[in-house]
Amino acid sequence: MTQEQKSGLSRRALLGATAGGAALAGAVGGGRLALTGGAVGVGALALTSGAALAAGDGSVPPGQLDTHYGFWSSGQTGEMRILGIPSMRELMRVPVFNRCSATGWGQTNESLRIHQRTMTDKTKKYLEANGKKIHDNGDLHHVHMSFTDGKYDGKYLFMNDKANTRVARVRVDVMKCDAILEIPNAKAIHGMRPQKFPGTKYIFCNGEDEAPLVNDGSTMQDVSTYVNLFTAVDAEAMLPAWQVMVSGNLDNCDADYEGKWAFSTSYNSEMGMTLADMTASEMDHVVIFNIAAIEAAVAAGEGQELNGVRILDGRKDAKSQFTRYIPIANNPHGCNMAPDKKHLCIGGKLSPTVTVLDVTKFDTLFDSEVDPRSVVVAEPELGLGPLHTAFDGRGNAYTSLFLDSQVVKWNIEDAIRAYAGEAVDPIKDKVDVQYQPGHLKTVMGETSEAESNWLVCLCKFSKDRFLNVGPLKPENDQLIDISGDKMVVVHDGPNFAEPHDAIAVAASKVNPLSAWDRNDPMWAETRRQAEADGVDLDDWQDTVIRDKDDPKKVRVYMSSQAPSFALESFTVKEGDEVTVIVTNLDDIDDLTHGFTMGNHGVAMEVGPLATSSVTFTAANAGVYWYYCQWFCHALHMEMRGRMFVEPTGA
Ligand code: CUK
Ligand code: CUA
Ligand code: CA
Repeated sequence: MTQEQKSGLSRRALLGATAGGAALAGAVGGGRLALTGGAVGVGALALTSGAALAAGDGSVPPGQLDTHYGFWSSGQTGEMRILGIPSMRELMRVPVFNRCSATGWGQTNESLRIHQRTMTDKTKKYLEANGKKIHDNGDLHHVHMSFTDGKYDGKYLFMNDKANTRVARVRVDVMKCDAILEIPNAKAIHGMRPQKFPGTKYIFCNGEDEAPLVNDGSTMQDVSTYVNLFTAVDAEAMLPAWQVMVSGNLDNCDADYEGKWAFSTSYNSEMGMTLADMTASEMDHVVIFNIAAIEAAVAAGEGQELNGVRILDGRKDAKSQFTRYIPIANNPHGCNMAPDKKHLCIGGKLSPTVTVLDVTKFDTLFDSEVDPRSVVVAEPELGLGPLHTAFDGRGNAYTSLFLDSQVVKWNIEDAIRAYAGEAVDPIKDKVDVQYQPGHLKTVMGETSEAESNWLVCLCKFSKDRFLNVGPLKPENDQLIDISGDKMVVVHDGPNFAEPHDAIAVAASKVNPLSAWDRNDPMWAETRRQAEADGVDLDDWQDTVIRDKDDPKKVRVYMSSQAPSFALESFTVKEGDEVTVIVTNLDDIDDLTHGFTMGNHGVAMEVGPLATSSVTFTAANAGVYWYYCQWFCHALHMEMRGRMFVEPTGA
C-alpha cells in the first residue's frame, strides 16, 4: 500500500505563514478570516444588558446577545433548533433524527454508533432489507431540558421521535446528540417530559398508537388485544426503566414538582380505529401515574418482561395502584404543570374549556374510592380549540386557541374562585395570532422560575404573513410581549416545518464549550481503533493503514489545521472499504473544518479539537478530490487533496 508523503511546503510552515498572511486574509473577507490569529470572540459583544432587552419589540441590536436561549423542535424535519429570544434569530440547527448534509450526522461513524446503540432486532431486519443503516427521518415534537429541584440544570435536552418511536438526548455542553433510544414494545412516542423533582431520573414517554403487545401479526385484526404503553426512560443511561399498560391512547404528558406523579392526556379512551370512533365518547381522560407504586412493583418483579423491559398492567380493569383515570371532556390535548407547583392544566381541544387539576390532591385518589373529578378545581371556558397552556410568574396562564386563532390570558386563582361560584371573570385579555396556534411558551414557564416578559406562540399556518414562497408555506412563530396587562404581538418569525414546541431558557443556564475536549466520549470507539493501529489521535496524523486481518479495509488518519489536511493525497484500491478519520487540531474558537469526498456523497463537520470519521467503499478507479467544506481560512479553497483509487489488480 501507498504511504503518502507530506508536500514540500509543510502544513506547519503554511500555518505559520498565515499570521504574516493576514494581509491576504484581510483582503479576502475581513475579520472572519483573521480568526486563525486567535484573538476573536471575546470583548464588547458579550456585554449585553439583559434588562434593557426585556421589553419593547424584541429587536436586539447588531453585536448584542439575546437574554434567552430558545430550544425549538422541528417536527417532521427531525432536528432541534436553537433560536435567540427575544430576537428570534436562528442560531443553530442540531441534527438528531434527520440526516444532515452539512455535519454528516447520520453518516459519520460516530453518529451511526449513537443511532444503532439500542436498535431493536425488528428495526435492524427492516433496515437491512431496505439497504439502509438507520432511519434518517424523525418527527420531533417536544424538546425539554433536564431538571434539578424543579429548575433547568443546563445539562441535557431530551426530545421525542413520534415517527420511529424514539427518544434522543442532546448534550448541552457541545450541543450534539449523544444518545438515541428506540423504545421497544411502545408505538409512536409523542408526549415526552423529564421528571422535574428531585431531578430528572426519568424521561416520561407517551405511546400514542395502539397495537397488540406482541405485535407479530397473530392478533392484528382483534382490536381487543391492542394496548398502549407509558414508558419511563432512565435519563442517564438512556435505556427503558419500565412500562405501564394503559387504557386508551396517550397524547401529551407532564410531571409534578414533588416527584410523585406523571400525567398524560388521552384523546382515544374509546380505543377507536377511525375518526368517528375516536370522538364518539362524551368524555376521555387524563391518566395519573403513581411513580412510587410503580417503582415498588418493578422492584418486586411484578408484571411481565418483554424485550428487556418490565411491563405493569395499569389498565382500568386491572384496578391497580399504578394509575388513576380522571374523566375530561372529549379529546383533550395539552398537559401543562403550572410553576405554582400545584395546578395542572388540560387543554380541552374539542371542548372550549381548560380543566385545572390540583395535583396536591392526587394522593386522595389512591387512598379511597373518591370521585376522580374531585381533584378538578377549575374549568374556565376560554374559547374555541384550547390546545396548550403556558404560565408567567404572576399566576397567569396563557392558552392557545387553535380554532379562534387567539391566545387567551387568564388568571388561575380567579378561575378557581369562579368555579367555586364567585362572580369573577378569569379571562384577562385575548390577542389575535396569525394563525392557528399550537404550543406556546413563556420564558422559563415550565419550571419553578417562570418569568413574565415574553411569550412565543407557535402558529401552524402563516398564510399571508410573509412573501409567498409557493404552496408550501412556513410556520409562524410569533413573539408576544406579556410584560403589561395587554398582550402585544411584536414579531413574526417564519420557521420551516414544523416546530410544535419550544422551551425558553435563561442564557445563564446554558454554557456550552467553544472547542471539544480531546477525550470526549463521542469518538471513544474511534480512539480505540486508532490506538490499535498505533496512531496517536492527539498528535499530527498522516497515516494510511491497511487492516491486517481484512485487507479490503483501509484506514486513513489525517489531522487538519487551517488551511490544510495532513495528507495532500492518499491511495486505495477499487473495492476497498475506506475509513477516513479526520482530527481538527485547531483549538481556536469557531474554527471548524470539514471533509467532503467528491462524488462519493460523503461530507462531515470536524469542529475545533474534534475527531470525526466516515466509511465508504471506493467503487470506481480514478482520482477524486476531497476538500474542506467549512470556510476556515483565506486559503480555504486550497484546503483539498486527492484520493487515488487504483484499478483492481493494479
Ligand atoms: S403536540 Cu403539536 S401542537 Cu405533538 Cu405537543 Cu400540540
Ligand atoms: Cu478547513 Cu475550510
Ligand atoms: Ca375521544
